[in-house]
Amino acid sequence: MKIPVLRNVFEKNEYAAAHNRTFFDEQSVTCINILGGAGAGKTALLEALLPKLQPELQVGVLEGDLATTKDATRIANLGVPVVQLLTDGGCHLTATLVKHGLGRLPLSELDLLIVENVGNPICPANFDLGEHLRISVLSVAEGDDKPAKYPLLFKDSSLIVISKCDLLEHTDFSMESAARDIRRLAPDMEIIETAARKGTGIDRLSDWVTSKLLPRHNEGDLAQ
Ligand SMILES: Nc1nc2c(ncn2[C@@H]2O[C@H](COP(=O)(O)OP(=O)(O)OP(=O)(O)O)[C@@H](O)[C@H]2O)c(=O)[nH]1
Ligand SMILES: [Mg+2]
Repeated sequence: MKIPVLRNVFEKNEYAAAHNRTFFDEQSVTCINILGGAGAGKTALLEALLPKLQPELQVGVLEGDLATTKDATRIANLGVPVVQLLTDGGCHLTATLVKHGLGRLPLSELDLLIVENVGNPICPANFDLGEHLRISVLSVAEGDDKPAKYPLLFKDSSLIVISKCDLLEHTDFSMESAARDIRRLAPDMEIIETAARKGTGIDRLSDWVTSKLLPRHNEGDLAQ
């Protein structure tokens, strides 16, 4: 008797993620996955960051969304190659969907691929896309209790961006409390405070990104 065997979705995702990572390594493309709750300011951050990176780097973007091309349109307006990945209601991107998107980008010409995940503080954190780095975005409008309440989002990130700091005075967000809870999860975590609409913190973020690029890029174009 043939017994049906079902593999869980994580295992299948891990295969696709490993494939993506190998592909990125072969192409020397650094991949960053940007995560955060709905409206945390992920696209606004990209709108501020991409013009800083673009003079020296070729950047492509994969935009995750449930139903619209609104974010991809914002990125396309910057002249950056972008593909919209629609999950049709799914609450996170999968490595397989990212793999499909890669075929629509001029990957051999890119130094950096940025993936904006679906706005959600829970599900995307569970799905490796094959990225090298994760940036988690927390806006001050969401509250300083979120690192403690949504630990997965913050624990495995490479960097935390605290966004919309221009709104700080209108909220009860405590930077000290948020940072304390983040460092309980990840003692050495770097935190960058930004206000994308004003450009605050974007140079520091840009420096962080360029410092993390795969070796070829650090030793080559950027060093000149
Ligand atoms: N005041 C202020 N508003 C901001 C800032 N960054 C983003 N916003 C606003 O916050 C709202 C959401 O910003 P988005 O960049 O679309 O957020 P997002 O995380 O990409 O949203 P989803 O992709 O839908 O999850 C928009 O109205 C932005 O104008 C900021 O630094 N300061
Ligand atoms: Mg967005």
